Amino acid sequence: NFLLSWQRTGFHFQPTKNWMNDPNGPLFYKGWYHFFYQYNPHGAVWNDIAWGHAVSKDLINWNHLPIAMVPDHWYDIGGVFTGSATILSDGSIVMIYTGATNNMSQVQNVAYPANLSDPLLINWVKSSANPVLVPPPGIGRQDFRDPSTAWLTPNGNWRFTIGSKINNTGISLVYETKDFVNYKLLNELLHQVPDTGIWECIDFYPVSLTDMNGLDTSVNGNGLSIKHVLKSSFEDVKVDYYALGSYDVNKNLWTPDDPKFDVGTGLRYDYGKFYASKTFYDQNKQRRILWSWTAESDSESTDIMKGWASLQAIPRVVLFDNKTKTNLLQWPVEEVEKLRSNEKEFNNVKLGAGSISTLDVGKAAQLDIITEFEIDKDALEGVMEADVGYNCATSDGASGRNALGPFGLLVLANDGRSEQTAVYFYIAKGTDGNLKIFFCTDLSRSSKATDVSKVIYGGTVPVLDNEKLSVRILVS
Ligand code: DQQ
Repeated sequence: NFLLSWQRTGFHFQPTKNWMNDPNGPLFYKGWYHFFYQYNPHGAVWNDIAWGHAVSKDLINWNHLPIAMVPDHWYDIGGVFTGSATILSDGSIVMIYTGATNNMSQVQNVAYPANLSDPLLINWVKSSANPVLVPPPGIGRQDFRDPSTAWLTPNGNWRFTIGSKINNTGISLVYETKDFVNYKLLNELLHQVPDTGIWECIDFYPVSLTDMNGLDTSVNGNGLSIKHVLKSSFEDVKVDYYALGSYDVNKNLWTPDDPKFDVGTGLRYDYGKFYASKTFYDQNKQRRILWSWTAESDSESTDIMKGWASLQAIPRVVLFDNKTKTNLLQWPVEEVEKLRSNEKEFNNVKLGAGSISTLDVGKAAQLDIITEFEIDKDALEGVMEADVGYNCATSDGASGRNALGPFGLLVLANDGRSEQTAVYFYIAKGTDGNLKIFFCTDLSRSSKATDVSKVIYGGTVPVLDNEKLSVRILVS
């Protein structure tokens, strides 16, 4: 039966039914990872947005809890939109979120756990001071949303940022507060980039240049070598862009390391469906963890038939790449490895031009694949400079051919390969003589369904001389 055969994912977070979008207010509290998310309790389409809630000991196995917040006041009756958690110095928690009001204006509201001795934080109380912020003069009433986690400044004030736009310039407004009751809008913007439209779901956090651990959101300087990451989600293209830079807390100004790689113009966390992402500092394991909404591309009618829509990407640890010094590194949280049961290893698999090698992994509902590719030195010599114009999205996908690529993995392939998902490298040589490594995914044969997007996507990855090309794929 068609309906019964809808596959749900094995690895990824999903509510038991209905629509989900952005991750909200992730945090670790009294032994539990908490995850909140934009959720429609009444159906599989975006509407009636509330905050779903789940807890986990390991970020992989989840317990679904009652809905944390529903639209029930004039200031959020149009939807309890996206927000972030801040853990205060005394261990208490403040949630700031955007409410869509009774006329769909966007305002900021505060909520607290009703009972801090409850490790599950089941009940939430909305502040009697709500809304605590309304759009300031010059800001459109629907251009004021998604407050970030707050960071503490050296003079004891909390600051957080809210995304907006002026004309078509994307901006990050910053508010300062001591008590989360009274707030001051700072004169300076944290950052702005022309022609990028409204900034949604801004994330702002420090990364260490020297250590492998993550940093609390309030860490800034003090002799430590750090940079600050600024990330925004871009509504029109549904893409998350981040940039590395430095934060001057006195001037309240963030400056990109390289203006060519600014927010919205440079680096992305991911080239697939990955939007409205948000990190949090996990004080349990001293790491920074990245959550992100992965929308599906089924049509609305298919979503309604299925009774659910969307998943969250596997939580990833984010770190500064201190080899290239130009980008972040991401890796699925180590806890996912606990799910491995049968292990199979294949060594010295030789891939010649145009060949495919089948790896017999037996029967498996889920796979966690780690692959390393070593390239024949002679083949590297044959790479042409002309290939530098390669582009995952517009080149020939997995079926293209050239001196060095594409090569990689075909997963979820059937016999005869009328269905397959190709994840592959393509190597080109720049005019400077350096190799340029593309990493792409070709979905054109990923499904027989006609109402899903089957794009080819990807970008370049920095690979240093003499490093192997490695790939990790979670298949479920
Ligand atoms: N989703 C929320 C907004 C946010 C958008 C509403 C991003 O707060 O800007 O569901 O996906």
